[in-house]
Amino acid sequence: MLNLNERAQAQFEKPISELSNAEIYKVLLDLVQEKTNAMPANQGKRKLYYISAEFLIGKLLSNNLLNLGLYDEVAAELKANGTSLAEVEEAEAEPSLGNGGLGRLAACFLDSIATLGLNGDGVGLNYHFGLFRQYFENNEQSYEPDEWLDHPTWLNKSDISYQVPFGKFTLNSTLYEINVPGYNQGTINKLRLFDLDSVNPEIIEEGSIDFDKTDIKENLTLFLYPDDSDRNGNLLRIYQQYFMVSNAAQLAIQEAIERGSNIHDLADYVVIQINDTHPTFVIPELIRLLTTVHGIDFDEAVEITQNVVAFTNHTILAEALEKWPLSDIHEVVPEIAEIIVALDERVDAAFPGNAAVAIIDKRDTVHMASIAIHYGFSINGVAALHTEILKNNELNHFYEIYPEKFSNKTNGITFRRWLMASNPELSQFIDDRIGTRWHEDADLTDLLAFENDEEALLDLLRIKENNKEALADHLHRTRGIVIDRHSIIDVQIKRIHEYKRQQMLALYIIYKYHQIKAGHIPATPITIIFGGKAAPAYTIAKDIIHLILALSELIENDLDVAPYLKVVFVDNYNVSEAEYLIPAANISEQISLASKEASGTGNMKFMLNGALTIMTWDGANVEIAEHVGEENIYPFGKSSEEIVDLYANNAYDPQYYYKQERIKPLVDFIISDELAAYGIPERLHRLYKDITNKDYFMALIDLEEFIDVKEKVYSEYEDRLDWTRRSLINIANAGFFSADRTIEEYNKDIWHLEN
Ligand code: B1H
Repeated sequence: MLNLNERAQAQFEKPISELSNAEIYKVLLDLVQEKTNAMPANQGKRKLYYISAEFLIGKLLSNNLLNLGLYDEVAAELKANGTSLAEVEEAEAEPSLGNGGLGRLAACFLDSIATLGLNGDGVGLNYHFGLFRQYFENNEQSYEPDEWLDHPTWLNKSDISYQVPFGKFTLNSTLYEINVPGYNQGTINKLRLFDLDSVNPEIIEEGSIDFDKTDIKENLTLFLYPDDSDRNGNLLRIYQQYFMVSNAAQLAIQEAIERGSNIHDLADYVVIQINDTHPTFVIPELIRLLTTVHGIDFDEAVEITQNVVAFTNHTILAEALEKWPLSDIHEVVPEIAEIIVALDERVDAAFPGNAAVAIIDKRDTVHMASIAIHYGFSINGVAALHTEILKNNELNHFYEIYPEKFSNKTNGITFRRWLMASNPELSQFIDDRIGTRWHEDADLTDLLAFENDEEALLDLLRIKENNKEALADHLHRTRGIVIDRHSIIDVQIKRIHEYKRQQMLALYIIYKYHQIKAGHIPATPITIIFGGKAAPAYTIAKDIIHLILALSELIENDLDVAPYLKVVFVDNYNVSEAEYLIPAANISEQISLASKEASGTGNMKFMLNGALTIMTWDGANVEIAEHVGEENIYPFGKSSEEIVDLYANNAYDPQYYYKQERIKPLVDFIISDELAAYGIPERLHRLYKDITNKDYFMALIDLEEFIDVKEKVYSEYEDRLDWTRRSLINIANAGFFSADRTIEEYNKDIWHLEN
């Protein structure tokens, strides 16, 4: 017995039944913190430091209770007192420490690393406002700081602090820690977030996300990905990155010494995985610390570092492959700039004339990925197709010289959060049918025995209906949005980006709107739901949001169409919203331009929760199709080879597609008078011009096929039992996409930690 009532009495002098959600949350938070603070740390000799600019950890209460084995007991005690975990969790604020798939991947990995009993911590920054909070006004995206730290959090303040020597001043850090208990695992790992005591949240301009970018002591950890469209923004990002990695490197070295390292053997004690290029400065920083603080000579310091650092690439988009002017790095930390110059000279000597693998280019710009590949021992892509593109195209020059460094690690998701905690009914359904072994090994294939079991299928159908009802209630309660709980729930949730092609789904909505107007009424009403944020400086992405919001309003106000088609844009999409949307979805939209989405992880979450996927041949979609079989998924569109060729030959012409009879009216509708009634002409015209003249991510090239496949999907939904049968097959084949499998691969091939 946990005796929650006794705890409630002690803390608030009232029983649970008289406490607010926020008070009950505090009781449970303290209970979990007591338990996890008392658990021993993992004692493994070799330790992983997973450094990442983002950790999109989501709310932690349910997940921690689940991993600690307390979930059922707490749920029962709350129920006996007239409430539930879902209600109590409404009082928990979601930490704003990430922005998208890269950050959520890091969070899933922490859960799996702890669950597998591996000694590994996350290291990042404690952003006070994290990523902005999104809201909509006049059908446009607006911004608010996310004040997540104003609520009770899972952070424990440690007494660990380091000095970070910037060129012009030195700052002292403060380390905050969040306990990471694994599932049924007796030891504890941590997420370690560095901060600065001098940071001043008051410098934010009232109600906006603007602030003075020059006062580093006051602004360093205010925001994740601060606007870098000007030089001060660039410098601030370099300050952040260096602060993060200098702390991480000092921590890793100190802890290695405590575990017995003599520094020469550092690589026996430490492995550092850098999540994308943001933490790449850890390489020159390790070299700096080893040479200046630990008396190691430069050559050996380089060699030690090279045996410690491994790099994950998450994108081939040119604008996301980080490059910094050498002069900017020099301004922030001259010593690091000098080490980078020395590293570049070594590369030059080893590969004379090979400009493609240089660290510093002719314009004195530093290519961060080049540092990571030359001076790390491993580089991996995040899905099979992505890794092939890295090897054969984007990073081919590196692959030619270091083939042994390259490997693939297809992404995964933690089933604890994305099935057991967020879809308890489905989880129970699986337990009842195939037992609980899948909790340990993620193998769900025994479910295939129920493919033709009508009772099981009806049960599965009922669970989906319940989740749709829960979503409808949630949208109504939180936003006043009313959706038809019996409609088809068709979902595209992810960052807003042209390559992800939300604009292609918007063009389909225009098609469907006109079809319904013309009297082709869908057999079942359709609800299309979007969620996602656009980077504040990304104009076209904000125009796409605007188009969708304007369409949504137009349709809402059209009484001929509104009963059959609804478009919802969920504001401030985050992990907590995903936990409602994914279990409720019938259709998962994975429609990026082939070759551009490195992996995707939402695609895996939808599959695991029984949605059917509409997909292009991109990222991990390719592997999902392999696992589930092409009869149980809806592929369409050009292959990545075709797209890579089109780019190479500069051979895509949007005008050709625009002129097609079925396409032109859809694109023209963007600038129609009808839509203008709900829209801002400047935004809609800019988007129209972009799609008709540039369409860099080729929304039009796959549009006709997309329309056909969408019509097919909606009509096949009408056979509910067969649809549910294919939904079951999707769930049954999702095991490969468990993050536990991904982490086992990282450990076997890269980290070599004991467990
Ligand atoms: C991914 C990013 C990213 N790849 C730079 N790259 C950023 C890069 O603001 N920045 O500086 C922000 C984000 N994020 C995503 O990583 C991929 O697009 C997904 O396909 C992939 O599933 C995910 C995890 O590997």
